[in-house]
Amino acid sequence: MRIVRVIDSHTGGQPTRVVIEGGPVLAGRTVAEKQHAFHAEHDHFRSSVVNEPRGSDVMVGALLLAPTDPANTAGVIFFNNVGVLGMCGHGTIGLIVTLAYLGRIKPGTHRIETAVGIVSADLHEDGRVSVQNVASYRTERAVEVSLRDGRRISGDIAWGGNWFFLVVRHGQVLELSNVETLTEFSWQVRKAVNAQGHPEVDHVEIFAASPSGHAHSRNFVLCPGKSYDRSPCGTGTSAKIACLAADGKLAEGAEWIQESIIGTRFTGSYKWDKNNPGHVLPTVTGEAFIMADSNLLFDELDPFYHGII
Ligand code: PYC
Repeated sequence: MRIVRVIDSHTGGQPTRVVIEGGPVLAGRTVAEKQHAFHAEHDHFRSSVVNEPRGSDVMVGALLLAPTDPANTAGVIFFNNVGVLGMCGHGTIGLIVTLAYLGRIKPGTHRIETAVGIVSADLHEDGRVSVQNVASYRTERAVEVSLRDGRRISGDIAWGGNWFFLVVRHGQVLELSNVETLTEFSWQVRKAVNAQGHPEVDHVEIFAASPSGHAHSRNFVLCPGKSYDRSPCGTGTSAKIACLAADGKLAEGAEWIQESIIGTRFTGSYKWDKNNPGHVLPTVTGEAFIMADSNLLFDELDPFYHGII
């Protein structure tokens, strides 16, 4: 039997499965190079860890790596039910809480190497985690797309560690009871945006007022594998903050509370990136809870050794 030790947590309802031991040995020096090798040569490992029957479409995996630079705390490759992710905000919060659970880190600042750059995570005494994400920015404003049914909508394209298409006016009801419709709608939007020459867009994020009144906005985020983010999405919140900053609707240092479709919240803010005009450095704060510390077992006779793909 192959044994892979994992720690499962959830951040605002969205699960993260951190692979602590038993992962593949990857070629390359940097996390970006290692992610390339992971994607090219170990895709079955990704699928076996996060897909059914060991996982589910919602599960985000995080392969823990030794840092390239010993001054950093760790490296990590994030992955989901269909591939690898550049960055993952909820996953970084889950990773930090996991490292604290393992006794490997204490409250303080921890630099984590990801495939798209170094992020810095503050583990607070009360267990919350603030992630200073990679520089985030909007590339296009008010891009018009036509949906299959003839509807036309417009949205912004922004980078927050992953690529987002952000839609404010869409006519959808952002309630949990409506997730099937929201999923189909957002999937149509994604296809339309990609068909229009923006194949880089991997996530679709749509917004509405928060019904609780405890947040500045509620979102629904559709991930590349057609599952929706239960958390407010750390990279999606970063992309939103980049758009708000670009529009002059959120001042540097001001708080932005983003609520998810299930009502969980992240608090964000930003500083302008002095090295990159027009780019912001968003910080997103949330909390994660450990759910399981377990061994995944892989039996060579198991027809679903690599997951149900
Ligand atoms: O929190 O950044 C995030 C994220 C990306 C995909 C799912 N969650």
